[in-house]
Amino acid sequence: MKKEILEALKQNKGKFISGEELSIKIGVTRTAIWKHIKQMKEDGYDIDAVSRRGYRLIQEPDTLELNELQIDMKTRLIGSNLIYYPSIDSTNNEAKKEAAAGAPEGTVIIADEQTGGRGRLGRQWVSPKGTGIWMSIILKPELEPAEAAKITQLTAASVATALRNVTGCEAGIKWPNDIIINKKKVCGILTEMSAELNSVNHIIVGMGINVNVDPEEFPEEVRSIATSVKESVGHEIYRKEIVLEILRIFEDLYLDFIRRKSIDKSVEICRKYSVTLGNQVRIISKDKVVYAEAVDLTEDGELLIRNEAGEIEKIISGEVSVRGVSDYI
Ligand code: BT5
Repeated sequence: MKKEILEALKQNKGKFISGEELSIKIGVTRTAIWKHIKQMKEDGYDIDAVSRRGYRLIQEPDTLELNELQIDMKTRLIGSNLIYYPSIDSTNNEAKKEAAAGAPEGTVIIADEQTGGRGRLGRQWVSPKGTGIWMSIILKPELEPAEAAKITQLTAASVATALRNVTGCEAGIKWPNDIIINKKKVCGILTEMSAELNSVNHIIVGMGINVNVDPEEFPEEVRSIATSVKESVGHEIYRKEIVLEILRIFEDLYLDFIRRKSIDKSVEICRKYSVTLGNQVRIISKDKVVYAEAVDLTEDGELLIRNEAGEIEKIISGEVSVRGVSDYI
């Protein structure tokens, strides 16, 4: 019922709607309406309640709860099944369990806080409460396992474009899985899969975006490389706006990819916003560091480098980290 009340208040945002009108519209007593509104105020909704005039929504809180997302969601596949947790260990872990239990393609798991957020190779992902977007999408495409990395590029293209559209910030893409603002990491992407020898069962793509995180919330060792959208644009941003825009763009790019079997649209965006191409980079793998120039992306989103001998080599993500010669980019 909260969803119906919220929907009615939103449709009349800034204007009064009487308790009676609400109770007729939703089919419950005025006392029930009043109780729900009281609860919503406790949840952070700024609602005017004036006798004889009714209720007026002034402002919603920055929440990612289901009602808020579902009312404004426009996608048909990505987010059609939405699961929200106030707190969870890792949305990628949860997505894995859901996928194995048969959750449909397009399921999105979103959390307000992660207590065991993960990066690649078992690294930690800092995910404080109430200030970031910690979210995973379940996909079930007909792909060969080696192609899963394409989803990372598609996601990077979606997040960078969404951040630019919503906030006007100059989000860049550091190949293969970071979104960068002002030379610092604002988002990391973690793509994982379950596969047989020749076919993928499911892919989980997780993204962590520091939206309203304050620099002090990052532990010492992360602070020098991490930033947030808020730090860059100078004010808080509604996380919901960013989530909806990411899902919208992701759906467009993903459906196009499935239809045409090509991620050229995503790669074009990755090229355009790349902070890697044209730079001297260090390619760090398990046992060595190689210096090279980042030259281009292939049509599948792999990195082409010119090595010290002047030869062009293809780098496949997953195996390496790419850093600037003297700093993070
Ligand atoms: C990543 O790994 O960048 C992938 C991060 C994916 C996080 C999402 S959140 C939703 C989903 N559920 C999960 O459990 N994970 C995904 P990698 O490239 O390995 O980078 C990890 C490194 O980034 C760490 O070793 C830190 O140096 C740094 N780091 C950790 N937390 C950070 C943060 N909040 N912002 C910026 N950098 C961070």
